Amino acid sequence: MNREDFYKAGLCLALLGGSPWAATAPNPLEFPCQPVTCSTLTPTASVVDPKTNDCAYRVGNLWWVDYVAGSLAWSEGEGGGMKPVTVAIFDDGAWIDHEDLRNQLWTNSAEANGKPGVDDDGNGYVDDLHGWDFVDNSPDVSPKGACRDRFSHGTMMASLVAAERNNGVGIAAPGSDGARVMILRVVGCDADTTKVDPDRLIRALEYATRMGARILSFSAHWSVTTPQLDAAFREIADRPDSPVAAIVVASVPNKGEPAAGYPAAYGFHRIVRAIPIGNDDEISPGTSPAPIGLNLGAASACVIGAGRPPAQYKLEQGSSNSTAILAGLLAGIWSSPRYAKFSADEFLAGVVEGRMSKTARRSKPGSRPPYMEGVPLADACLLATEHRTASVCRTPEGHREARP
Ligand SMILES: [Ca+2]
Ligand SMILES: [Ca+2]
Ligand SMILES: [Ca+2]
Repeated sequence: MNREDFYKAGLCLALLGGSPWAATAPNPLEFPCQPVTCSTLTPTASVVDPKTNDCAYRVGNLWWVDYVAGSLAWSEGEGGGMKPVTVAIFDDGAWIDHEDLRNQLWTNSAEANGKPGVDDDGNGYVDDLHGWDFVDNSPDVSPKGACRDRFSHGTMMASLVAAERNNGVGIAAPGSDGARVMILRVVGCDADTTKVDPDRLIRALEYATRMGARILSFSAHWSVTTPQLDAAFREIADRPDSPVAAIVVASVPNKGEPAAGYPAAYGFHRIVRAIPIGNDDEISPGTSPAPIGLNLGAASACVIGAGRPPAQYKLEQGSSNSTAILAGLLAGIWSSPRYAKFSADEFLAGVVEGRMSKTARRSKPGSRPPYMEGVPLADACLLATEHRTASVCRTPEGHREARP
């Protein structure tokens, strides 16, 4: 977090009047239904969208959904034919009973229709219904230990990918309609579990791809790797015709780290890096250098997401948010009838890379290379609207405008 972000986040919380924790319903005056003003990009008027009743969206707090034209990912699927993309969340677990997550989970149908205590699909994991806890080797993916009493990072990330839309509460996300989240607990909050363990991560990668995840979201980064972990990522993110090919969405940190860390530091062609953009449209000044490649800007600051069950939300800032928002956006677009049959490479080459090079919509320049000329923004209007069929797109000035 940079100082400006910190100031704005502090301002936000001050405006909220104390605790960032608050119930969402039924009082419409409570956060997140109460407008916040921490982003200069926050719409000045409530969103008039009769198809979407999530309170934080209606009140204008989901500026980042508009910023990436994330609502386009919803209209792309209108008329049916949407094939939800499974997005694996590699994090510290998640509260899957949260009101905005419980209907948005990837589900292992063999286990859902099977017997408790039995590995019904023979994948080596007993009762793995919505993912797996690779730290404690358990089907219970909820936060554990010290994490239980804290704001849940993994829950926030899952909600930014795919919070349930139009359920009258909480938030919406670009992947609300087109993404289902697989929860993989790979780190914990207690002393011996906070570090990324390469062997644990390899098991989680194998699980995710074998069980059908097509986007792997990493709102975390690490500096040390092993040949085995490198090989696992190479297979998923680089090898042509790999049966486990998937898109890896990788966070690029913004706290002044000298290098981006893994997996963002890999030069593999299926790595898409999320470049954190502040709520003033600028690349976060402390953003680490990243390899040249699929680097897309996404919102990092003044972002509201789910934090605790059953119905609590929080305002956060950081490059983690950018990563989850980008993962949800890519899933939302990829799930549309036009692209659902595309392989990972076809989608990346034809949609992401093919269009981002033509986009005029870029962030303001950053202070460090390779961001001196800004980065293309993760913008669904640009990535998805070859024929400009979007009902909601943005003008360069940032205002909403209807398109035919
Ligand atoms: Ca199983
Ligand atoms: Ca079972
Ligand atoms: Ca919602």
